[in-house]
Amino acid sequence: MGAFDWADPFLLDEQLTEDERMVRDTARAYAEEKLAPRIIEAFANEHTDPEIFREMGALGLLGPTVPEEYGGVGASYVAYGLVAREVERIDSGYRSMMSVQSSLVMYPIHAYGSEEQKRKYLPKLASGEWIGCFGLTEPDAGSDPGGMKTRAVKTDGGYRISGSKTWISNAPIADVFVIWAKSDAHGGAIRGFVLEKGMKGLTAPKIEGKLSLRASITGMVMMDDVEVGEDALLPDVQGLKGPFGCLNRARYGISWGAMGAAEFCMHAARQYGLDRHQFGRPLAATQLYQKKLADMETEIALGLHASLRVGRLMDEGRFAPEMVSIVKRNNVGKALDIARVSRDMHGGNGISGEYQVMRHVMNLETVNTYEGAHDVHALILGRAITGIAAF
Ligand code: TGC
Ligand code: FAD
Repeated sequence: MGAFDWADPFLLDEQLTEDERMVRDTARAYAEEKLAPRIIEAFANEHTDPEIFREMGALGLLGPTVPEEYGGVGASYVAYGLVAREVERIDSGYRSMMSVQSSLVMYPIHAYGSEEQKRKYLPKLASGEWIGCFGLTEPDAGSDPGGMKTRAVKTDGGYRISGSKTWISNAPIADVFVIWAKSDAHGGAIRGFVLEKGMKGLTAPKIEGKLSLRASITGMVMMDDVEVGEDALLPDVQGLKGPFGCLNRARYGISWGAMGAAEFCMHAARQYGLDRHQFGRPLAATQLYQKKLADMETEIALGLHASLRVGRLMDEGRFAPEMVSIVKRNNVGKALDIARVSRDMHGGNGISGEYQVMRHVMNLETVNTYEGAHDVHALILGRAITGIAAF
């Protein structure tokens, strides 16, 4: 019979390769030493520190799956998931900064870009010298990105892009903008374009006053007849499968990240219950408190192992988007429940910034909505199960 480790009930650690453990340990040390000391103040003051991109870049945590020749470290998708878990254990906003840069900016340039685009952008995005953002959502096209109004009109030698994107992570501090637009030269098909800060007609105002994800800056992207050359077009993809190909990777990373946030909240509740005494005994000595911890333990163990399986299939090129919908939807939903219950288990202290669980609750509300809202993933699965699209 084996021993039971409550912090790693199914011995996930021993299913990782040596390289994956190394990446995980690097991310964990960085998150604990550099991110944890900053987050309470950053969240309170709605402050995003661009230096974080440089720090993550120096450790190989940006676009880790990109091959070394373009500045990545050629890591597995399991390793990428482990980075998301460690970073989101501190804060979903920090994971957001990392996953947009990795899956939504570096991935499309690597997967759909020309050799010149890859050489120009990827090394600087990998080092964090340049910050990227991904513009798909619009004021009138959120869950239904096919309804986007942004247009690219053919000009002599390039395109003229007009439209507006909203709720775009990193946008106000971005150097590189991956923008999805309907292109008249391609029969109205959705195409990807790489825009750069400073282009005439391009602005990215900050969205102020978010009550969630406050350490991750969010903005709009306004494009007023932005002129770009032919070299701004991502040549190798057309249609919604372009942005969705990126979202598959980001959503998968989120499934690990949300479990990191859930682990933080569970561990905090366990320690609080051991330390805090009421009615002459630790809270952790009560049956209700233990049941809540047992429920959290179970959901986290199942969620992490499901993500590990999807990651292995992704590394083998055998994953299907619906698998990602299962883990994104379920892990984030469970993490949100766990964070809320942990907040309750902390009593009044649970609402203070110092105990940190309330911040995770607030963050996970966003994580439940972006990258495909919880119910939209149910509909993606419903379509796969029944063959009927019910969007
Ligand atoms: P549908 O007809 O289903 O598909 C259109 C075309 O796309 C292909 N496709 C996919 N390809 C790859 N991966 C996937 N997951 C794919 N899903 C669909 C499909 O095969 C088809 O290709 P083709 O060649 O036949 O044209 O499209 P639909 O318009 O009916 O889509 C419905 C739905 C609900 C699936 C989709 O619109 C959806 O997923 N909506 C959610 C939108 C969303 O997730 N937005 C995210 C914005 S980015 C973001 O939130 C970043 S936050 C990051 C952070 O800060 O961490
Ligand atoms: P809506 O689509 O209007 O949905 C509202 C509600 O209706 C949801 O509960 C949804 O589940 C439900 N609903 C929608 N359609 C159906 C249906 N057919 N049947 C039943 N229910 C339905 N986008 C980017 O492109 N890039 C980014 O970097 C980015 N970062 C973000 C950062 C933050 C902090 C936030 C909050 C959002 C970000 N987003 C980004 C946008 C995000 O992807 C969208 O908010 C999300 O896709 C949902 O779109 P919506 O907000 O328009 O909601």
